Amino acid sequence: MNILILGGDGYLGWPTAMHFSSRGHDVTVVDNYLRRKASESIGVKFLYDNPDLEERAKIWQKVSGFKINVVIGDLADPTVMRSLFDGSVSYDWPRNDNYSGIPDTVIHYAEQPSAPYSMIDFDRANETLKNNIIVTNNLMFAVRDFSPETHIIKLGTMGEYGTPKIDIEEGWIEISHKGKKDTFLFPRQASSIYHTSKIMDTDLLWFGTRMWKLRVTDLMQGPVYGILTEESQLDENLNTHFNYDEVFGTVINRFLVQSIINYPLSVYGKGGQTRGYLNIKDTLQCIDIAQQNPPEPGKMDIFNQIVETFSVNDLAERVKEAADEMGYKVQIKNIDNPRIEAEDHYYNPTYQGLIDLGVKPNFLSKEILQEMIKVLEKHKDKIDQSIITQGITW
Ligand code: USQ
Repeated sequence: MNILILGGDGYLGWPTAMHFSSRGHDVTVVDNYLRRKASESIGVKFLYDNPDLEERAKIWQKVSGFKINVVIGDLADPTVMRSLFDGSVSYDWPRNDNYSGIPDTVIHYAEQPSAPYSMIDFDRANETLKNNIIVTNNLMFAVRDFSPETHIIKLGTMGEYGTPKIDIEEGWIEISHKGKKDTFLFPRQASSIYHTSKIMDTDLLWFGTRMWKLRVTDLMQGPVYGILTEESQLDENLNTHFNYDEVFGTVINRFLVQSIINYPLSVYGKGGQTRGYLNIKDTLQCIDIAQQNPPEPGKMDIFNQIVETFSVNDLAERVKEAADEMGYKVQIKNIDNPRIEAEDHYYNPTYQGLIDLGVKPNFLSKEILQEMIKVLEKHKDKIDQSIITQGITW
């Protein structure tokens, strides 16, 4: 299969590229380093340096024997997006290679991914909305115009649903009203500009599905944790980005870093905020299964991509238990919640679809947390305490 990965430099993009490449697919990654530049602009950094895409593709070829094509470009520019589907693209690496053909699947990660970043100020909010919505719109039109058969897999987020007082279905809900029934997108109510941009993406692609019979899978993912994947173990330089700052670090990754530097685990507010979580290895399984099961033209499949739910308090307790057993003395601290979000709420999402298709979850265990701690310990000297808290409030 010919697989195009938009946002191939990201936390999930690069591991996804290696995953498909190692299984013999023809993979192209595209990125404009938006996340690296955004991090630099606010003074936060990855835990360890990550080579750029060209460098990583070279290392990957050396250790695996497989080639990943690299395009450096801004997908918010329609000419860049369209070149990936009309054959006019030129690869930045390997140079002079011919267009590898119309993608069978395009995986869309090319978004500003951070809720706190989108809430820094109106400028960052604009940047998030512009990038995320324009890239999605450019993709939709490029597929419509040049390759309507291409399967679009878009990374959505569980945060689109918010925390309603009813059970969360997988994307859709049947509503009875005045004696009649119809099925609609499950109600969305975001709690950041980033999450709002994701709702708008979903709506755009649902529009394209209805109008032009596109084939779309929308994966509503919860916060992801983890570092290593099967392929990254071939060479340390193939590891994905790892953030532990307030802006780009997700909660479990942050707690693990905090636990090994004697920094009290930063539980926001009462800590009752419950979300669905998954290991980065399960993201890869889910994407793989989605790629193998494209919907019929004119259908949008939506799956809730999580494997278990935890409150922030549960997570803090689990990280503490795992780290204490390794000799640390972890403290947990409730701090004023910088976000506007429910801290004690009902949460009951359905997440059976991907499991029915064959995903075998890697549940969060003490062993998995301890394995991550061991990897982080190797980089302990690079942890910069000063970037953990950034003081961004809603
Ligand atoms: N939290 C803490 N302490 C911290 C960091 C976070 O208590 O130090 C809490 C937050 O208040 C929130 C929960 O932990 O209630 C999760 O926060 P997070 O920063 O791990 O995740 P979030 O901002 O929701 O965003 C992340 C990704 C985003 C993805 C989303 C999935 O950055 O790209 O879409 O997870 S979801 O949360 O389901 O919307």
